[in-house]
Formats: sequence, structure tokens, C-alpha cells
Amino acid sequence: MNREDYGVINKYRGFLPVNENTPIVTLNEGNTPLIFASNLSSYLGNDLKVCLKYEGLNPTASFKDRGMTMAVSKAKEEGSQVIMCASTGNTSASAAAYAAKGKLKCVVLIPQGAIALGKLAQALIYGALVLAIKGNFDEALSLVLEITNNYPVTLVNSLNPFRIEGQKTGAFEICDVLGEAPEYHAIPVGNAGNITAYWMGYKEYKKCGKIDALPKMIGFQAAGAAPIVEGRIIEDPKTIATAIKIGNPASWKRAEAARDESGGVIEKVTDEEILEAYKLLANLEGIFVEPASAASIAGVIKKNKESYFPKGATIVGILTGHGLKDPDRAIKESKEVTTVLAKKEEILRIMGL
Ligand code: AN7
Repeated sequence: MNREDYGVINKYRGFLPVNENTPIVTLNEGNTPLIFASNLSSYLGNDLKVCLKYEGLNPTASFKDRGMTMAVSKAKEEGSQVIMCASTGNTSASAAAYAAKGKLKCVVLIPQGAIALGKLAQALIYGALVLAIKGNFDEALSLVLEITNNYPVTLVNSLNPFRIEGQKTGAFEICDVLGEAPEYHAIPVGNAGNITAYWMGYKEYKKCGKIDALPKMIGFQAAGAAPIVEGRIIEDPKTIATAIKIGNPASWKRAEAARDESGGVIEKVTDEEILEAYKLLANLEGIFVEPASAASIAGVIKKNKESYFPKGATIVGILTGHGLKDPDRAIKESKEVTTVLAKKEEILRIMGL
């Protein structure tokens, strides 16, 4: 299985810091669909063309796999035997899976009681050592940095530059499909690694002549966890979008650079707006994402109401993680199941037939 498009490293080898000695640890990540959101586009009006990059269809059901294939391959190349991360859930799931594939040990630190059920299940079943701290993500990340800076353990959070390198391939895929960059790139912002990676990817594609113009980067944080928007560390971040419940993002400055260089914005959306977009994506488009992913679309809806987009603009929204990661939330936000007698008449009556 060494097809040229097997996994993001093979597919974009020329853009990535790998060589013939790098042992490639891959689960065939990437190549996720860019879906034209016809119903959502009509709903928004103004002739907008919204496309959704469904990153929930990666091997561990989030965008983290693009970066993890690079981080784990490079860790192996360097002879590391243990990788470690702090996580709001998806990084831990991805790290655990790629460590299993690469035969490395994996330790993950998560905020106790604050990660979605599916993500916890993944980290456990892939065989990571899962440590839940009595603290939040930002505290977990500080502890992981202290340990990985002083012991022979490789950091695989997005402060590891190979993570960003791998994640930039998402931008390449979008441009390869569209034949150009979109005019607007909408993305949720948590630890701010992904907005940094996409911006890097677009800039590299422009530099080598694959695209002529760059998109405006529009990032969205949850209102209760919006340090970049408010310009201060949030000590006790709060949001139902647990993936982006982060008060002190590691790539803060680089996210601001992406915003400013591209002429975009980083703004906040409330939990109510996130949940509205979450349900809209499922009902209108048949796409199930986790709440944090819906922040990008909540942001598009909000900015459209402010008449921010010119008529006919193309917008790509990154749907970072699959809805099945957080089944509790889906059930909570839905109407109750109707229990009926096992009788045809009863069912027909309820169907109104
Ligand atoms: C679904 O897993 O930080 O701005 O530890 O899981 O690059 O952090 C997850 C982040 C968006 C934000 N959507 O991306 C982690 C973690 C989903 C996510 C983000 C995350 P960044």
C-alpha cells in the first residue's frame, strides 16, 4: 500500500519535512470530502456558495489525524518511544491511535469530566494511559510541557511544529478541489493550531503558484472561552463546545497573524448560536458534527446577518470533528423518542395515515 495518495504524507511529500528515512505512520488520513452545502447556501441567501470540509471523516473522526501522522512519524524517526499530550479529547484520541499504529507508548492528560464520551472511549480502547486531572485543559497543557521539556517524552500537542505541518494539508486539498482558494475560510478556534496551519498551507500554495489569491481567515471562539477576542487569558473558560474550552491558546500570536495578514476576523459565538448551527447542519445538510465544529458555521450565519460577505462569495467552513464524538449532546438537543405499542394501527395513527 504505497500509492501516492495513501495518507497526507505520501500525497504532499514535497511540502513536508520528511525524507526517505522517515518511517511513515499513517492510517490513510486526509482526502476528506468538500461538500457543497446547497441547502445551507440557499438558507443564507445573498448567492453565497458554502462548502464544508468534513474532517469528521478522518480515521479517528477529527482533523487532528493530519497533524498526528506527521508528529508520530517524526517521533519515530527521532527514536522516541513515548508521546504525550494534553487534550480536550480529539488530540488524545488521535495520538492514541497513531501511537498504537507506530508501536509507541502514549500518555494523555485530560480535564476530568470535561471531554466528550466518544473521545474518552477512543483514547482508552486504542490503549493510551489516560490520566484525568482535577483541572482544566490549560493546566493540563502546562503540566505536559513541563514533563516533555525535561524527560525523554515527545510532545504531540500543536506546539510540536510537525503537527502544524501535517494539518496544513487541509488547505492543499481544498485548493486542489476548487482550483483556487475560497474567498473566506471559516474555522473554529481553540488552541489555535488549526487556523495557523491552514494559513500556512494557503500561503505555501500561493508561493509555489498553485493559487493566485489567499482567503480571508475568519475564526470563531465560543463566547465563554474567547481569549483572543477579548485580548486576555480566560482563567475559567466555559462552553458546551468542550473541544474549544480553552482559555490560553498555545498559538495565540500566530492566529492573530493569520487574521491580520489575511484581512479576516476572529470573533465569538454564543453557545446558543453554536447549537443552532449544530442542529441546522444536521437538519439542512445531513451532516452531523460535534458542537465545536458548528462554531465555524455559527460564525458564518452571524457574519452574514451583519452583511459581511459580498454577494456570491465562496466560503469554506471546516467541520473539525464528527458528531458521534458527543452523542450525549445530540440526544439532549433533540426531541424525545416516542414509545409506541407494537401495533400497526398505533404507528399509522401517529404517522397521520
Ligand atoms: C473538534 O483535542 O485542542 O484551534 O486537545 O477538537 O487547532 O485547537 C481540540 C481542538 C476545533 C480547535 N474543533 O482547534 C484537543 C483540542 C475540534 C477540536 C478545535 C478542536 P485548534
